[in-house]
Amino acid sequence: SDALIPLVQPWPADLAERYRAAGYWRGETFPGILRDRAVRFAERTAVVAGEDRWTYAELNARAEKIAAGLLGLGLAPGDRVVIQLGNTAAYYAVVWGLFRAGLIPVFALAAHRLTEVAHFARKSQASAYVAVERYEGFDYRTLARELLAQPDIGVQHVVIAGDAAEFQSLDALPGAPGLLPTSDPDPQSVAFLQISGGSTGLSKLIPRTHDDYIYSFRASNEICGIGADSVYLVALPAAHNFPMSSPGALGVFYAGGTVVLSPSPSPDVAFPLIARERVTDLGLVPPLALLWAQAAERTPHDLSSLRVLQVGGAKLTLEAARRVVAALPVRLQQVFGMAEGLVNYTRLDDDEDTVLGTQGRPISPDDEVLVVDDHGQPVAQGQPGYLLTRGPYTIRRYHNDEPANARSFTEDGFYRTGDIVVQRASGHLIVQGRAHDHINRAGEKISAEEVEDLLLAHPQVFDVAVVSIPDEYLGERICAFVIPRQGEKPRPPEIKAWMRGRGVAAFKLPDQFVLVNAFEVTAVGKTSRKELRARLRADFIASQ
Ligand code: J2J
Repeated sequence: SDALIPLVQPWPADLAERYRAAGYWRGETFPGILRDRAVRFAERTAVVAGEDRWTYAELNARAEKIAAGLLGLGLAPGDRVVIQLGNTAAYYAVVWGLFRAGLIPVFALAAHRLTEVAHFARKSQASAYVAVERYEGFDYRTLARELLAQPDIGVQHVVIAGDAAEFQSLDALPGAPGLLPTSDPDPQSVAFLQISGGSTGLSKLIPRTHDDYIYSFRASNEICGIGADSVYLVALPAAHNFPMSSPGALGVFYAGGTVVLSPSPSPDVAFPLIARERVTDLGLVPPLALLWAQAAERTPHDLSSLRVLQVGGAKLTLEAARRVVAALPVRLQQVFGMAEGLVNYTRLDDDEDTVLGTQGRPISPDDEVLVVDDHGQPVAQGQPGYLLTRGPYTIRRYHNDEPANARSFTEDGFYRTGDIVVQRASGHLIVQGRAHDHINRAGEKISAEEVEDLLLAHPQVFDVAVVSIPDEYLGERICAFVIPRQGEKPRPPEIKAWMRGRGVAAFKLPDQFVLVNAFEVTAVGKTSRKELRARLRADFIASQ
């Protein structure tokens, strides 16, 4: 098989030195944290999921067993492993197990299907796939079979939590403790690959190091007030960067607190869980926060244990923020983050105007933030511009994607976030929009281009433009303008069924289709996709 492309995240030596001298990068590693917490917090509850309730000692024992087992199958430290386990206890056992073994997790979301999982496996050159048997009605063993039948997939091992059918069962892995690495990895090495929200095309792979990621959640713990008494509810998909690290489950494990997994973010499921487990903290996307506010007003629930509700992933409008604080007995914290790095929080002692009206300010004094115009020049303070950033936990490059690297990073190493922001004199950012054509559907990021490419493969589609339309509940919804092939009358439900059959995440299916005869062309003749999308969106909104 092909040699593995090295995982690197090259900060210049002077900056790396500075981040260490400032105490951001402390040389901690994931296996080191696990070993330490398993002793320090041995009998405290680490994970609660359904009937499962594991102490730190138990979590560590399971992780070690999985680590030894995967190495026993023949995997070697540095190998990449795509994981897809939903919000299950096994997810954390596997994540810590991979860290313990020096294997590199690639964090697929449960909603991803064959198209996305195959892309992650190819780009990361994964040698294993670890999934749950079934989650939310979907059978991942079927996906595994289809994955193995794809070209250019190097996956040698499929491991399944639950009934494994013909695959390797997670509970019956071979391997002896003697196989476990006896030393910890280099703290500056890459620990895992996270998935980008994606602005153009398919998701990119984000290499995060031990040093940089651990700093981001350790500092988040301090800002968010997370400690050993915190009980954190994972209501969003556990593999997403927000509930993973801002401060997320990893922050809570770091502090010795308890992570409670909710199988669903709906109030009927989550409210009783909050009351039963005395949950103190959690994160939601804006549409869910509004739904929770409504549910809390309609029926009384015991939410008295809640301390902080974080809202992020997409813009929380001022009016929505007001509704949330009026209905829920918690302190609101806005979170504007990205899997590439930079995370902004409103602080727990910020005034109300700041908490309701901004998306927070950066974690680190060394997060460099630039707000620039079309020519890359800084705008006047208070003016909108494109957000560029670099700092002690923001990546310098994507893995195995040079075209994306050329687009996404400036010569001096700033990441182009694609977000349009206004910065207040206090440093707080207000998100105003986006430079790229991606759609933020209730916090799920969807590339217009990716959905267009999918639809263009449909036999009845001649041309298509995919745009975001403002939506009261979702924030934005996906609208596809379709020119049918001559004589064809494609039906939206059939197109959607066809897309599902191709194996793509359901959140990428258009919410709405508009059939048109042609795309109007300007006098000049050709228009860019970007202009076309902008015009279709403007005309559509005007016609509503
Ligand atoms: C407006 N847009 C926002 C916000 C993210 C914490 C929280 C969120 C993410 C995340 C994350 C927004 N208001 N409050 O990784 O650690 C949009 C921006 C941003 C993109 C990143 C975390 N919070 N966004 O959402 O990688 O457009 O990370 O660039 O999925 O989401 O998406 P993602």
